[in-house]
Amino acid sequence: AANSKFISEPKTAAPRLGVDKGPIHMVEAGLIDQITELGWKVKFDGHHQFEDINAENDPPIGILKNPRLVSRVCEAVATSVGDVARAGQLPITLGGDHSLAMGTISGTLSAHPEACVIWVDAHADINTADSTDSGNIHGMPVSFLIGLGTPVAEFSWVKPLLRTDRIVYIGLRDVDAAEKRILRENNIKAFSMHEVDKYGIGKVVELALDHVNPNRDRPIHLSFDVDALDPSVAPSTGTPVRGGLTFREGHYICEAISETGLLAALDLMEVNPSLADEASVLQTVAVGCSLVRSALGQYIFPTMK
Ligand code: DIR
Ligand code: MN
Ligand code: MN
Ligand code: MN
Repeated sequence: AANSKFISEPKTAAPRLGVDKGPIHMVEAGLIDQITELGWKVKFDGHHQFEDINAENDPPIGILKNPRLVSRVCEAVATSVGDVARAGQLPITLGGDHSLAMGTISGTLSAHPEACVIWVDAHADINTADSTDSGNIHGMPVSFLIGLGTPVAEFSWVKPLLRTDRIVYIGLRDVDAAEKRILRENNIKAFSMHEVDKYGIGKVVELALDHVNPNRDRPIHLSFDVDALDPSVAPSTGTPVRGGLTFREGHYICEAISETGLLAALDLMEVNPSLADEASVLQTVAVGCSLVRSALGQYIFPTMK
């Protein structure tokens, strides 16, 4: 296995400004040294800046906000992630808002067409251009990746490479009525907080893997929105929703996926340091770093192997 990885931390334009600053906080908190210490060789690709497009030259398309900037950033991220994945390395993307997953997952699937996606989030992020009420593209990336709804020309580079049976959700608790219909009509598997309570996180992760990866032979793209965690654990995020995953439940998901040996790409999204007091920011940044370390095998003690 190529014990080497790549960290990129792009920026997109969320309507709540500041989410682009989250990634650099995790880097400044020492994330790169921390994962180097776990035995990985890390290549840090830097803080991506896309400042040529701004609000004045990026008017809404329909009600979609910042469409050109989001599209351009995601397309660049798709290329970077695809290149890293094709080189047999593990791309880690620190976001930034979750629209970035359009880029990261496009990149992963361009390199590993058989890959599956585990989407950990309070939200389903599966509105289409037709169903969105907010116009926030970070509520829509999954529909673009699958190819649902009326196509948006600006996003024609996003190929519908994601099969509906290759994505599974964990942690949902704030899903729009239209999204519930989309999930049902497309038979997309989701383990909401209700199932986490009912079965426990261990069983939920096992069932989720059984669904998207029954033979445990497909590469796994883990797309982790930090708002999946309870706001008491990760307060600095754009759309916190109470009743979320505990610290341990979030870490368990990362550990269990690490344990499969199949992790092919990781997103850690929606850390937004502009949205809270300093203590909350430090707490959220620390949890973000900790989740990444868990996904990279920190929990495995020598005596357990
Ligand atoms: C809502 C909220 N479903 C939307 N989604 C969020 O705007 O589409 N996703 N916050 O992250
Ligand atoms: Mn999300
Ligand atoms: Mn979310
Ligand atoms: Mn979001």
